[in-house]
Amino acid sequence: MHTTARHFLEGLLESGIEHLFSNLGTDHVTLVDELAQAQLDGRAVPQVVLCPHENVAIHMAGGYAAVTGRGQGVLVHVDAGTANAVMGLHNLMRARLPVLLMAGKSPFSLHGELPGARDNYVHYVQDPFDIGSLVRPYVKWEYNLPSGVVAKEVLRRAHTVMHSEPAGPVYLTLPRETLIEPWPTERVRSYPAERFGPAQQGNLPPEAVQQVARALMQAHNPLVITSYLGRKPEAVQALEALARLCGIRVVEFSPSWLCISRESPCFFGFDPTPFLPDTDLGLLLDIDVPWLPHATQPREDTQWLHIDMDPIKKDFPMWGFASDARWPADCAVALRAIHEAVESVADEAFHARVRDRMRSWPDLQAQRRAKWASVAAEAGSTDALNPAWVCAAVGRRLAPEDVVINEGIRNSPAVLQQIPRSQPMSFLGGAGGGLGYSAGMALGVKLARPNSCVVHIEGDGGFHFSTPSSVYAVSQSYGLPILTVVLDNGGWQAVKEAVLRVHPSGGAAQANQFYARWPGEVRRYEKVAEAFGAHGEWVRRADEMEAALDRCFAALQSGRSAVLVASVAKI
Ligand SMILES: Cc1ncc(C[n+]2csc(CCOP(=O)(O)OP(=O)(O)O)c2C)c(N)n1
Ligand SMILES: [Mg+2]
Repeated sequence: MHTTARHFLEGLLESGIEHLFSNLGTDHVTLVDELAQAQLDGRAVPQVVLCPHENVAIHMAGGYAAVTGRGQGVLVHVDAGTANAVMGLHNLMRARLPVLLMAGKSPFSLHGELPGARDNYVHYVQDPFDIGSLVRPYVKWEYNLPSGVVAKEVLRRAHTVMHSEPAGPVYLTLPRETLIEPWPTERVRSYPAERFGPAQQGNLPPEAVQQVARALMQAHNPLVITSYLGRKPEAVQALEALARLCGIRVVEFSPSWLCISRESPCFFGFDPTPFLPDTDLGLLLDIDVPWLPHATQPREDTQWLHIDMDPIKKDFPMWGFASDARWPADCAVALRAIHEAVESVADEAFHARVRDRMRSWPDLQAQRRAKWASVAAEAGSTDALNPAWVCAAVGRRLAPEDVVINEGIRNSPAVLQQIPRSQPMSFLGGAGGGLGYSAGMALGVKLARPNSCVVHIEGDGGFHFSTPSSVYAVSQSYGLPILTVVLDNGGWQAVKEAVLRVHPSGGAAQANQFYARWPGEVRRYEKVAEAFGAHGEWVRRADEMEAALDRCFAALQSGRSAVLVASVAKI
């Protein structure tokens, strides 16, 4: 006989969950006791990573899943902890990242009828109606563990659902009386992945492969727009190969993963707008928003073919990007099949046409590089450093396999353009709209890839949202050094720009008041991190930068996080 909590911990490991990013409470008592007992007995259990704030826990799980493809567990306290995790859940849902969010439930037995019954004031106030309503817009599946006898079956189900494409978050609540209830081991069956695991997403139908191959061979100026194809490294290789074979220009729009090497001759930057007028065939590959229709419109007669692990976009109440055909498929598999179909019929005339089309591309690439370099050439002045120059300085320090996470918001172009990236998984960006993700994600990536340097770049707003005391506490506790670069522009440029877009000469513009600048004279973000053992730098002048970066990278080498605040031009 063992408690349900013990069967449950075994079930987590059996289903492939090795980490529990956790923030605990009175609801978890039996889990805590069984975790400690396992340690005493030398039995394997998932590694608990204690996070002082749930925002870090949920985004650590996100970062870990983004680079490994493996969803982990996040354990939080009743409705309160769930509520704190929900913003991150939104981000993971939009990135289609698997995660099992678990919350304990207040005991339902009031008078000591069952072991685990209520014994605390808070048990009365932490028992809302319909706890699942907190997460419902952001999960694919939610359930309440009804009994320990099905603990492993419920976990297998949760794991299978969260990993089947489109992948995404699932939610499970754990009543306290259920966790303590004992069950004989032989009654609690296991459910192996081979028979109960995730469904595989596959290829295009054969006629679709032929249709895309034919269209590519006939096209004069094909274009790919993609954002998250790089969640599978094999897809990055398949795209590169197909783009070279068929002479396809590839644009990453708002990338949440690197989808093509920025060294590739087929890479055409981060904005499709300039290329739409001469695009006769467009492939939308793994993308939610290919352009912003208020600013950018494709030609009426462009043929659009959409291949996506989620072409339906069922989680977007309104969507509205027209295409001539839409197919759900795994882009890695689909692009390889299209490649084979093209190769099997391509003749010398086709290869010559492609060579011809690509002849000017190295020059175009050189022009783009020169333009981006010129943007970064000027360092700026004291307390008005140029964000592009700052990002270029950081970029020069990184190796190809290091990981950059972009939360630059209005300075995202600087992050995208100035930091060279070539390897799959060496760049991640936000997919959702909840700020404060990149620090937690960086910790999760570092846990998964201890030998890579992990850098995240955020604004001052993002720093506040990240729950920084929790970020650097976790970094220190678990030996996960990350580099944080804060582009401090004194507030929320995004909010100011949004007001000006809609009210270009309204009251806010006239008064120069956007409720977006931080009042207060002392803002020393790096000091927050220093309080938890990180190294801090505040760079106000260009000539301070290289020495500050030296000290940051030395801190990372010694196992400490580093925060470099760059005082860029203020809003
Ligand atoms: C959790 C959350 N709250 C509010 C917002 C709205 N919001 C979007 S951008 C932004 C400003 C971000 O400031 P910062 O990170 O400094 O970047 P900047 O706009 O200055 O480039 C805000 C408040 C949001 N996206 N997420
Ligand atoms: Mg800012």
